[in-house]
Amino acid sequence: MEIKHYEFQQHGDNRGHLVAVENNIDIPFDIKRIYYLYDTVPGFVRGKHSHRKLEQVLVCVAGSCMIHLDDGNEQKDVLLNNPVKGLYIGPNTWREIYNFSEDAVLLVIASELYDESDYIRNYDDFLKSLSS
Ligand code: T46
Repeated sequence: MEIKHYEFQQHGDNRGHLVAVENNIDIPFDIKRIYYLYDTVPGFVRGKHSHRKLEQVLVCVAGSCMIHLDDGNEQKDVLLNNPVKGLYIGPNTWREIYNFSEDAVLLVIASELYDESDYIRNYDDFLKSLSS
């Protein structure tokens, strides 16, 4: 499964904490886009797709959420609840995001601009894409 766990350097002092994430240094790609999920409604599952090419690093900068990952062979569930920890997800990995805490803010750092044609939103099509 093409996932990696990152721990970012934290610059903390008596004023609080700061984390900086730099291109190709703290994460393994050029950053083309960031977006964030917040005010998520309890009980809803987001994601439910894979990407053909996109690489992403997910950081739960407030609160917590669970990420379900599936590469067609193996399945894993990862808890994100720490603003210094990033989860890298490579292409061809089905992901579902669930169990958001009420205060969750999920920051996503992405290697490409938004492109709907990069998504596979049907699970059977995802499995077929792995063997083609
Ligand atoms: C992912 C998980 C973690 C845009 O216009 N631009 C964007 O950059 C994105 C990400 C989305 N959108 C539009 C497309 C939809 O009309 O925002 C709407 C919601 O997107 P979506 O249903 O894809 O949201 P999620 O939370 O299910 O998935 C998103 C990302 O799309 C996806 O790449 O890995 O967050």
